[in-house]
Amino acid sequence: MARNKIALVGAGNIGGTLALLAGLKELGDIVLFDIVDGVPQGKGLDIAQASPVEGFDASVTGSSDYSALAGADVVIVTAGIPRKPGMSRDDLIGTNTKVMKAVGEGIKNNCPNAFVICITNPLDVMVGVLRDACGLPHEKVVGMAGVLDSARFRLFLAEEFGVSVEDVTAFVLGGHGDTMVPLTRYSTVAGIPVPDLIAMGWTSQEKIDAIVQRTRDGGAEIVGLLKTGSAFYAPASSAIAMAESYLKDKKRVLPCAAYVKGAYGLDGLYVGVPVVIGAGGVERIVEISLNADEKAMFDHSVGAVRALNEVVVKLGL
Ligand code: TXD
Repeated sequence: MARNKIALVGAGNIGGTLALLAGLKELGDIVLFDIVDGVPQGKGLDIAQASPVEGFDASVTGSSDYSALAGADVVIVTAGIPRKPGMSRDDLIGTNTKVMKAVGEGIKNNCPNAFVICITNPLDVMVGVLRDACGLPHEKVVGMAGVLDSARFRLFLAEEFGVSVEDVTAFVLGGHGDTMVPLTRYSTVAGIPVPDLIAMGWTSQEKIDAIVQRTRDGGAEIVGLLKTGSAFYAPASSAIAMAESYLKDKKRVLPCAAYVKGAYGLDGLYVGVPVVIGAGGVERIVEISLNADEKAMFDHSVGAVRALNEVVVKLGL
């Protein structure tokens, strides 16, 4: 059986890390694409030269020609500009919308059967622009944000509780940004919900509230430290987990920016919800029950995503 093919559109900080992770996990052949000629080729060759040391067999190449995407099974899109200190994710809309339209054309013309994972910010809007530009079925186009946000939440909870990150599960809903909804009620240590852990004296509500806020600010905290760009290791790991669930039909339940129509009372919008990712792409939307406070936060987050979508419409992009 021929190897899978993974195309990485954008060969910058996240793109290069995606390529290395896909190689280390031997997920298939890898092609990096970027408009800066030389960067995808250079990073591809460098990662290929790591393969004898790491022991993975894969073709790892780079190109600035969209034909290199031909037949890709998975496309992970990071093309665009990242935030700089003082910039909000929303400031990226104008530039990155135009980029998504170009990338969408490239996917439509070269790999219309791929599973597409969008990372470019502002993610909740860009994934919809990309889906419309490439014209693939909604279940084959998804945004990566919730896996990263829940990873941040899980790390902070594990540190607070002094337990392995492997035994902490966490839920986030809604947009990738200040309006994200980390759900403590559905977050657990080995199945013990966080509210029970508070009652057991493992932590306090104040500490959990601070962890929730730090999760919301997770991206800005790293942008403020790096000053020259945004996070890229955890974002790359998060997108690879989604790609692997598709390629191996793992049916993982992961928080992703998915197209929701009907569930959560939504009429057709990309927003962060728990989904099942398997060989069919987004195979199921998991509609969990929300209490009044959680519903209010989710609705606020949906409102923020709708407002961003309106900006794209107003800009006539
Ligand atoms: O959770 C999330 N979704 C976020 C997403 C987490 C972290 C970063 N987030 C966003 O991902 C970030 O705000 C950016 O919009 C993307 C990519 O972040 P990265 O750190 O990888 O940015 P780089 O290093 O600037 O890489 C972007 C590459 C760069 O090499 C450009 O030359 C290329 O994109 N680029 C293009 N490639 C193809 N086609 C076009 N038009 C294009 N324009 C720029």
